[in-house]
Amino acid sequence: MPPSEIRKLQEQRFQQVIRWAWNNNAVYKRKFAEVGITKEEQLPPLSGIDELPLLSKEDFRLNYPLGLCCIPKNEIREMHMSSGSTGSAVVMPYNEHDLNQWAECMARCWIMSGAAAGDPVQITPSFGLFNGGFGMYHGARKAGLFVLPTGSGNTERQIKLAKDLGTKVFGAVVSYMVRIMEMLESGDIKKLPDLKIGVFGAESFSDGMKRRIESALGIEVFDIYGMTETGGVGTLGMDCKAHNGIHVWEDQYYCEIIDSATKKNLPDGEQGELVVTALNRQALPVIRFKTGDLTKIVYREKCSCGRTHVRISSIAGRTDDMLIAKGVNFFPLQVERALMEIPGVLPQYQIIIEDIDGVRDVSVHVEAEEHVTGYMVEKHLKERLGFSPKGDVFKPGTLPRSEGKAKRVVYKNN
Ligand code: DLL
Repeated sequence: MPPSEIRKLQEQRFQQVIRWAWNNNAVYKRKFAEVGITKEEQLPPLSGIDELPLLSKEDFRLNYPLGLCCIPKNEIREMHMSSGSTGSAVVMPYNEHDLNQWAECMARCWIMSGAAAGDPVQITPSFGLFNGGFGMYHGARKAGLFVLPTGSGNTERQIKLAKDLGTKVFGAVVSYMVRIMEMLESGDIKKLPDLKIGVFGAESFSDGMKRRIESALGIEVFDIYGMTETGGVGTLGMDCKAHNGIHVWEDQYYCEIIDSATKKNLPDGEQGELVVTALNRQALPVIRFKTGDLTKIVYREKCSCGRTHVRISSIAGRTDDMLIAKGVNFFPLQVERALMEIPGVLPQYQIIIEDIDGVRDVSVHVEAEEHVTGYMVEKHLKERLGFSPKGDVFKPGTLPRSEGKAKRVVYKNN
């Protein structure tokens, strides 16, 4: 769709969705009243979106479980939930329309990755309250793929199934794919010759990590994005074969980038916090939701793949992930980026934070081949981060593994 038509559709859907929220939910009505909007005619057009209040995780927490829901409970057909890094539970209800909308977004992602009807796709995120398993499932059904709904865990069986049934596409949480990769290196089955495509997300991952997975498995890796609050995996988009930014499904979501401190909108190209408005959801459409994710708008021009949807950069981290040590601010992803540059370092690591007598001590535990020393790791981290955490090298297979999102940062004394 030409960008001007997408914009027209966004304007029209925005009008619908804010009226829908205002008319069907008391919390939204109250929040809008707080900024002086007390009559329907005062609701702004899309160009005035920044007049509306921001919605935060705190709003979800305060209105747990269904205070933000805009439909009667008996019209809900499914729900998902995240406990989130901050621990506040977010419940996301879906009606029939929303389930179709999710399936549409996720199906676009599968098709964009090169998966075609009938291709075997192995869905390894867990099936349950976490949205990863079911979201990939709804989309794969819509795209006509052959679904292997394995869920997470039992890695040996995953590999056997992938070999026996000729899995072409893996959908996974990034760290679980690393687990599968390790098992392939050490187990009886070394190669999955039919595997061509990896659709991975739920965590930030560096380009270095992407390249390692690609070369170890001989596949093309895609970075899929979404979250419970926007309706789950794939709702926000994915990178295409040009791998030059994540295409956000702009007919479905409107994106803004704000400065988290001033709450002001930032121009294209500047990194800030992504704020999302769901334009085509009914049960709980988020309006100006502060995602906590750091990114920037990189392109609005048509992509070489032919798509016209805006592109954002891969997620650099979360606003609440930022660590401070010895006066230097850094994100876990920067540590990963630096580690992946060291030959012989393996993709399992943890950042250990310990406050000793008021002084913050940071060490990086990482698995590596025998020739890599702690000194090598420290030296490289110092060059890249501007301060020197302790570097402790571990034998392969000794750091804790996860079947869902990895716990990269460990606080020792709290
Ligand atoms: O993690 C949805 C998902 C499942 C995405 C499977 C991809 C694959 P939540 O548990 O609600 O939902 O967590 C959402 O995870 O705000 C980001 O901080 C992070 N996240 C999700 N995808 C990516 C990604 C799922 N591709 C939170 N890159 C989001 C970086 C991501 N971070």
